[in-house]
Parts: sequence; structure tokens; C-alpha cells
Amino acid sequence: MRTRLTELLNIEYPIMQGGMAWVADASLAGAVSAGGGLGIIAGGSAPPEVIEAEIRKVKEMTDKPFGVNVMLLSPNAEALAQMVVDLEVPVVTTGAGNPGPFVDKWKAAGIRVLPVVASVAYAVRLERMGVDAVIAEGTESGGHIGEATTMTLVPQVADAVSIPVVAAGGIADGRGLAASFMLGACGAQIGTRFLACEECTVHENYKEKVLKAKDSDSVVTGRATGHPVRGLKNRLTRQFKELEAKETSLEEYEALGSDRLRQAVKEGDVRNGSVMAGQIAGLVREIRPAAEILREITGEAEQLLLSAPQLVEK
Ligand code: TUI
Repeated sequence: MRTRLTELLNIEYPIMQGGMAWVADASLAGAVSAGGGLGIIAGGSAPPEVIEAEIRKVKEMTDKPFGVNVMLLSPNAEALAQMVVDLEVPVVTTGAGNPGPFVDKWKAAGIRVLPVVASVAYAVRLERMGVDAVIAEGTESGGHIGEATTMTLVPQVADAVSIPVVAAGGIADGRGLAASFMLGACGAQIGTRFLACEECTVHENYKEKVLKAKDSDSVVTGRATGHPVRGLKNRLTRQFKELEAKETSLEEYEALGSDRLRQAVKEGDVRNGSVMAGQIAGLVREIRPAAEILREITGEAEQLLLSAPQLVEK
């Protein structure tokens, strides 16, 4: 499959892996890149030296392109923004904020820059700043989210900008990838599906919870704080909901959330930890190698697109 995304990133399949904090390490990113997609190492809020080690590991695993996600809410964002230049990282994605202060530096270093956007206005601003493409992420996604759905956001962004658009949020199989193309995107960013791949190092309990999830098992907490987060329902999300109903102070609310993602990902405490995952978790049923997932999704999308003309009367 050749699209504007495979051309831009020099990859085989039009699929990028989501930059999931605490989850997307060298093991996952290296497997996705070696498999022909674009693997992403998540900066999250990790110290820069931790991310540097992951970058070096991916470079040892594969010569193919890979990326780093700079999470802009992190206090380490600025240090990471410089490190990707120093270590000649080929692709940068950003999330949860405005990458404006870094775009010129990254472009001057020859880095491909693909920010995540959750609105049309933001996509237009970033195109003017000179980014290479935007990732239009719908509210179906796991983790920190915006309001618009993928179905409504992607075509509106595609109409508003001339740079390539990547669809994200609620995509886990060939139907989702084919639909992304129909909405005007040239590829998809996929997170939740890669949680359940062999090379993903999250705790077994986390994977199990994703595999067992049904369509109705994700919930959004934190809307009141301005940082809404989607994750799988558990004791923690129930506690968050109780605090929200009581209109508790922001401090108390944030204290409850601190360190919870690490607790779930690393310790496997999926009752009290934050099990971030998207609405499509209900579709994820088995653990497979990343390369197989990439092949299967793209193959299924190709079959669907080849049979699409049957829908139309000649
Ligand atoms: O960033 C994400 N998803 C994330 S980051 C994350 S780590 C975290 N942990 C706890 C609390 C908060 C974060 C977990 N998941 N996705 C990309 C994304 N970016 N979604 C929405 C946005 C976004 C929102 C507003 C991007 C830009 C934006 O613009 C703000 C502005 O300045 O106008």
C-alpha cells in the first residue's frame, strides 16, 4: 500500500503506533518499525535519560524509521525536544498541547513533525507553522482526549488542510483503516490494538483487562479538570466519578490520579491503577506479534477496498 503517509515516513504500511506513556518503549516501537509500520517511543513524563536509552535500543533493533512522542504536559518536554534533535530521531509526534515553540527547531533538523490535534482550528494553525502532517485524534482514543469523534473530526480536518492527515481513535482492524481512507486520511495511528501484542511489555494483567473488555467498558474521567482521560472501568474510575459528583477540589482530584498509570502498567494493579485504553478495546481479542497485526490490518483493508466497487451500480 502506498499513501502520502508511507511516502512521507518511508514506511511499508500506512500505520503508526500510538505514543502511549509508560507503554510505548523500545520493545514495542522497535517491533512495529521492524514490522513495517512506524513505531513510536513515548516520552510521557519520563526523565530524558530513560528515553535516550530507549532510542538507542530501537536503533540497535532496526534501521527502519521510528519516532518519539513528546507529551507536552510533561515537565521534561523541553529537554526531550532537544534530545530528539541531538540523537537524530527521524519522526516526532506530539500530544496534549501546543508544539509551536519546537516546530522550527525540529524542521531545521530534518525531523518529520506530526502533532496530534483534536480540533480543526488547531490543525490549521499547525499547518501554517510548517508541520508535515497532523494526526486527527477522536474522543474514542484511550488516554488524554478531545471532544470530537474520529468520524466527524477526520473529514473536517482533511477539508481544512492540504498536508496529510492521519486518523486516530477507535481504529483496530482493516475496517477501521479502510474507513480512515474514506474519511480523507492517508493512514491510521493505532494504540489500543498494540497494547495486546507480544512485544508490548505492559503487565499481563493490563493485557488481560484489554482482552476481556467489552464495548461499554471504557469511561472518561477528569472532564472537570480540563484533562479528560479515557480508561477501562475499575475501582479507580469509580472513585474519580464519586469525586466528580461531589465537585471536589482540583488538588484532591489530582492527588488521586498521581502515579496511577505506572501502577497499572508496571505493577499490574488494574483495580487501583489507571488502565488507559480506547473504546475499541472490545474488538481486541488476542495477543499477536506486532508485525502480524500490521499485515493483517493492511491486508483486510485492501480486501475491503477492492470489494468496495460492488457497492456502487455501474
Ligand atoms: O496526548 C494524548 N494522549 C495521552 S497523553 C497521556 S499522559 C497523561 N497522563 C495523565 C493525565 C494526562 C496525560 C495519556 N494519553 N493524545 C494526544 C492528544 N492531544 N489528545 C488531545 C490532544 C490535544 C489537546 C489539546 C492536543 C492539542 C490541544 O491543544 C491545546 C491548545 O493549546 O490549544
